[in-house]
Amino acid sequence: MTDSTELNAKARELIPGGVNSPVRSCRSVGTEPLFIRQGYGSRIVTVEGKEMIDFVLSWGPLLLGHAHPEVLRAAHEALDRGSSFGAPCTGELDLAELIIDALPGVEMVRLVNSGTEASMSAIRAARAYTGRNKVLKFQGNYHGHVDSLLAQAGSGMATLSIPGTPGVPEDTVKDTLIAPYNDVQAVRDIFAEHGKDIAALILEPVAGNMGTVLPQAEFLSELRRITREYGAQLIFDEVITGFRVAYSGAQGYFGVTPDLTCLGKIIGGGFPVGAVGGHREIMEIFAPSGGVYQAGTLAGNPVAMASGAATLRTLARMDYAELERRTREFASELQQILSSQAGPIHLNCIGSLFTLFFTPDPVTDFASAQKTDTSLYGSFYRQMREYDIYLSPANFECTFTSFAHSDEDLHTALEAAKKVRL
Ligand code: KE4
Repeated sequence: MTDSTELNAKARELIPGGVNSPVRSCRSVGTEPLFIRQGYGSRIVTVEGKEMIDFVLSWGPLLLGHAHPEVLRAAHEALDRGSSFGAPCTGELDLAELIIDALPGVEMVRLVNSGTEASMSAIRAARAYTGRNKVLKFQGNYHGHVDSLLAQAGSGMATLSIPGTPGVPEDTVKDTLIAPYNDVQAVRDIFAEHGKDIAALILEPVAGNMGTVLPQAEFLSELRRITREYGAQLIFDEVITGFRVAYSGAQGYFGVTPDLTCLGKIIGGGFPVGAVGGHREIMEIFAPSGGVYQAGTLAGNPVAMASGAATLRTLARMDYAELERRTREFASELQQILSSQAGPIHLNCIGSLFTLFFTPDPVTDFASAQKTDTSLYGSFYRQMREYDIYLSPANFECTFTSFAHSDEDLHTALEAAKKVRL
């Protein structure tokens, strides 16, 4: 079998929906996934041998592009010494030190295997540290498939939650409170009512899971002030934004320091790595220094640590401002090209990530993001894929650039967009 169509058929026999993560299924853009054989720089190659310019980059981890030589070298050197020991290795110290040195809100860090584990552990630590149970999150924010965070606003009482998926008992989300993103007054009202019971407020400081949605002025600083006033822990889920919007993350970019930070994606350089970090007093709460149990067989895996450390060391030398300038210019030109066909399109862009919403109105929260015409996005996605441009197969995700994308790559993508008919 050398054809994605045949492989998809086989995959559906072996794996639910044929994929190991739902968004890869391309169902929301009306097509089937391509099987990928190889990646290098800004490019991926399908099993059919079709080379494409990649703007998904494994959903964010590959800010240096695919198969970066320094990352590959570090991973190969580590692998040659063995794949896993289940015992401390120096690579864990290397990666921990790089994260702590980069992020203002991180004095200590626990390395885990995914962003989901990071946010799950952060919530547990905040609850233990405060002795409280309630957690406030925002509509449209995704923090991994943590039961208590797979919640959606209940009808009517928008504050109270109902399970966001089958399999999560109502009891599991009874302590999960929900507010609209960017709605500071809603947060103030929730804290006025529940403040003494709220252990933590968790958010994506730049939302990436309803498409890219930016924090409005004072939103983050107000959340910092309110959580401090009520003694709740402020958790920044920087799984996407960490080392992406800036080397110092969104907390450095916006100058707001959280109590806890969740990380993933980039810090593994393409290997499964997550992390929860924060001020020393709360981090010491994790076993075995404290009583909060948290564990993982492959946490701190030496090959993943080597890949992550090589990635961060290389990123520390890169010009983020220049990449943001190039990305903003590219995304704006894309917006103009498509608007000439589909009418006004709204663009949200920061750092090296952006989302085009097929709606003329500003997108500042989940409700406004829902106004995007996802069928138009699907048509855009399918046509661009025909022109060998590989975009996020879902409108409620981010499109990513990398330090591996050349001006020629971006020009090629713009020329392809000119051929799209919406
Ligand atoms: P993982 O468990 O997938 O490593 O991380 C979960 C997670 C946590 N927090 C944020 C802000 C995230 O964006 C994610 C995962 N992002 C998704 C899509 N945006 C990854 C792609 C997928 O689910 O396949």
